[in-house]
Amino acid sequence: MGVALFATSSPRSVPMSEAFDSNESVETEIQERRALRRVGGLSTELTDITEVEYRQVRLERVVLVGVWTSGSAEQAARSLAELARLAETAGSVVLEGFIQRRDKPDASTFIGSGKAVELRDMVVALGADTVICDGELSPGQLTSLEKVVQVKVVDRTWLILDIFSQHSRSREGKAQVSLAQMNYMLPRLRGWGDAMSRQSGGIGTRGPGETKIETDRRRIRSQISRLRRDLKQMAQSRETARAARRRSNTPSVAIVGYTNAGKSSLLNRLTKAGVLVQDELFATVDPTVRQARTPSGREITLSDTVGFVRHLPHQLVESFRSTLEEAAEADLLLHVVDGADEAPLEQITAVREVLAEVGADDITELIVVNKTDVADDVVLEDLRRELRHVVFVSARTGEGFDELMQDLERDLPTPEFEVEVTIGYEHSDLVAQVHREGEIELIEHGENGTLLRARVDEHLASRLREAAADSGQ
Ligand SMILES: Nc1nc2c(ncn2[C@@H]2O[C@H](COP(=O)(O)OP(=O)(O)OP(=O)(O)O)[C@@H](O)[C@H]2O)c(=O)[nH]1
Ligand SMILES: [Mg+2]
Repeated sequence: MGVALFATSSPRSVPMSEAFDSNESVETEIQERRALRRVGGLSTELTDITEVEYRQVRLERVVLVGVWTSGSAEQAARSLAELARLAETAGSVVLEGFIQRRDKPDASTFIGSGKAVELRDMVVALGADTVICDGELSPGQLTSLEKVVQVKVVDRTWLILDIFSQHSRSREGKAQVSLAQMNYMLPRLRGWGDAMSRQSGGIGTRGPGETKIETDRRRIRSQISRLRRDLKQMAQSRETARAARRRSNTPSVAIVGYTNAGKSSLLNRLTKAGVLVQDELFATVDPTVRQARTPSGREITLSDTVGFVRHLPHQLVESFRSTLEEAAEADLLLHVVDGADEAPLEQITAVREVLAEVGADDITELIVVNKTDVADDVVLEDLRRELRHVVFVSARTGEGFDELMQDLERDLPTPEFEVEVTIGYEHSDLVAQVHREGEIELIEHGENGTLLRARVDEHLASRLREAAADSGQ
C-alpha cells in the first residue's frame, strides 16, 4: 500500500507546484486528507552526493514528512522543499518527501498512526535510515513515531540546530549552539533516541534507565548553567565594543534577512569583508562587523549575522539573543530579500516575526531586494508594488548599489545639532571629523577658512564653535 502511494508519480520529474492540483473536489479532498502525498522533486541529485562527501559529513539517507494543516498546497510544498535543503545542508541524502493533510498533527505520532505504518513501509522500501519531520515534535511524539518506523526520527528544530553546530566557528557561536542543543535535549532525554534499543519498554526496563536519565539530566543542567555563565562573559566584551561605537557616534547598520538571501555577499561588496558566501542555508553563524563610509564620507558600521528561517527554533533565538541584539540596537536595518525566491513576501514575513521577537521591529528598515540579475521580472514588479522603502540590487553584478548607498545615507539618523561656522585651516582635522561623523549641507573653502553648514552631535558642535571663535569668526 505504502509502496503503491509513492510509485504513483514519477520520481524527480514532477515540479513542486504540479504535485498538487488546486481544483479539488470534496471527494478528492477527503481522499487527500487520508493519503500521504508525495512531493516531487525533492530527491537529492547524484551530483550533490559528491559535494556532501567532499564536506566529509555523515551520509544519512532520509525520508521527509510534513503535516499540512493550513495555507495553500504550494506553501506546504515549499516548506517541505526547504526542509529538503536543510537536510542536504546538514549532509543528508534526501530520498523522498511526503505530506499528510490533517487539521493538526497527531498528538501521538505526528502523522496519523495508520500513515506512520505506511511510512514504515516506505522507509524499508527506500532503505532509509532517518525520518525528518517538518515541525517541532514533543518528546512523546518522537518516541512513538520512532517505535513505529524503527529508524531514527529527527525534527526540523534538531536539524537546524545540527546545521548551526556544523557551521559555528567562534567560541561564542559554539557555546550558543551547545546551549540551544542542550535546552532542546533536556526534556527529551527520556527514551528519545533509544526507542530502538528498548522496544518493549515497560516497567521491567525502567529502573536502571531512569537512574541513567537522572544522571544525564543533572549533567546537562550543570553544563547549561556553565554555558550561560560563559556566554554572559563573552557578551560583555561585545557590549564594551558596542558602547565604544556608541560613544563615537558611529551609526550602526545591521544586515538582516532570510538565510541564503545574500547578506554576506552584500557586506562583501560594500566592504570587501571576505565573509564566507555559500549556496547553502545558514552559511553564516558568527557575526562580522566592518567599517564603511557613505557616499558623503560619513562613517558607519555594517554588521552581518545569522540568517532567519520560517519557524526558527526558539532555543536558537534564546541563546543567540546577545548576537541578535546587534540588530535590535542598530540605527538602521538593511533587510535583504532573495528576489529569486519563489515567495519573497513569505520570507519577509518570517524575518519580521523574528525581528519582533528580539525587539528589533521598531527600527527603520530598508528592504533590499537582491539577486535582480536572476530574479523574475514579474516577481520584482510585484515586490515594487507591495513594498515601500525598497531598493533593488544584485550583489553579484553590483547593480543598484549606488542607489542603495544613497538610500542608506538618507535613512541614517540625522545628528541633532545644526551649525554654520567658518573654520580656520589650522583646524582642518575638525572638518575631516565632520565629514566622518556629520551630515554636511554646505561646504565652501574661502580665504579665512572653510565655511561649513552641517548637522553634528552636541560634542562636535561645541568643538566647532570653539574652533570658529578661535579662528576669529
Ligand atoms: N545570482 C545571484 N546570486 C547571489 C547574489 N547574491 C548572493 N548570491 C548567491 O546566493 C547564495 C547565498 O549568498 P550569501 O551571501 O552566502 O547569503 P547569506 O544571506 O549570507 O546566507 P546565510 O549566511 O547562509 O544565511 C550564494 O550562492 C551567493 O553566491 C546575487 O546578487 N545574484
Ligand atoms: Mg551569510
